[in-house]
Amino acid sequence: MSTERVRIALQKTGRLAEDSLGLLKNCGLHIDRSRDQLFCRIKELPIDLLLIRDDDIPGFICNGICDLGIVGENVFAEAKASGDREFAATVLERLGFSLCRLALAVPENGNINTVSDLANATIATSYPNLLRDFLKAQNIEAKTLVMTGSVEVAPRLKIADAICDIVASGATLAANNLRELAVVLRSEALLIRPAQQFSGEKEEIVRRLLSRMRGALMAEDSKYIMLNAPRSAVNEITRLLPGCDSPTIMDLNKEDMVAIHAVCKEAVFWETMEKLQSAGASAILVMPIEKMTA
Ligand code: PRT
Ligand code: ZN
Repeated sequence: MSTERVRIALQKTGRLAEDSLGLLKNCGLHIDRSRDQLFCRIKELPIDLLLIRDDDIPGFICNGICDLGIVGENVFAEAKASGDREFAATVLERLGFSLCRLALAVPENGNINTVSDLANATIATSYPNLLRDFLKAQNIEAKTLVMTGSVEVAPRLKIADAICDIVASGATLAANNLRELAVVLRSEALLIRPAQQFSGEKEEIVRRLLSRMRGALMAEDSKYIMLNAPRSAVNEITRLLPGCDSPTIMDLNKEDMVAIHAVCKEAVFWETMEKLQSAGASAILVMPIEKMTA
């Protein structure tokens, strides 16, 4: 009978929250929580969830309050770059969602055109440690204005010449007449853990969860494809199937026709379907995969 429980820190509300909970649900965990609940006990596995602000997640891993956390790489890397000697969290898995980048941006019609033009400029950011490391690597001396929010308005208010902030679609930069100058860090959601080992029992729970997570992430990206084709087109069609190395080929009750079934580990776009048709495929079916193992 297991006594140890693994505690996972997740963002309570915000851009990471839905996908983080969605991933755990796809791992077979039933999460029922009321809106204000900060703690959630999972029945299926010895796991508890702690729902907090994303900025607190790296610290909760380092000080041992939580065993795993899902956090943006931007937040993780900023905490790591703080140089805090207590920082002892590592990346267990890259999760591939919440894609964004930490970027330098400047006014559209200003006189800063290259990164070296930032010398002596004032740069507003919520990421002073990552910005400092980036500027140091580029050999540039600049001033940093730390802001916790609304960084994009700083140039318009004339309190900064540039910003270093998170960009996803670029719409916020465009709405504020800002232009992206350079990428400081590309970011995605990360599963993080303490650097030190857990007890054997806890490591086993983490191993089981990680294996389910990998399967769930793989299933999300994968599709099951079925089609019919002339036998002579099998090689060409196999080459066109994205992320698939060994399809199943079956005889059809029709001369020289076969059925091809395959798991494609990448998205199947309309363009691919059209190319398959041109290569002779017919009755193409593309289906989602609910669960799979590596
Ligand atoms: O309340 P809490 O502190 O937990 O949340 P938060 O407000 O600090 O963070 P939240 O929920 O906004 O974002 C959580 C994480 O999602 C971030 O740390 C990133 O890893 C990731 N992420 C993905 C983003 C974005 N996309 C994003 N677009 N984080 C922020 N933005 C903001 C950005 O700050 C800017 O204001 O959206 C704006 C830019 O978006 P575009 O699409 O206009 O370019
Ligand atoms: Zn935050």
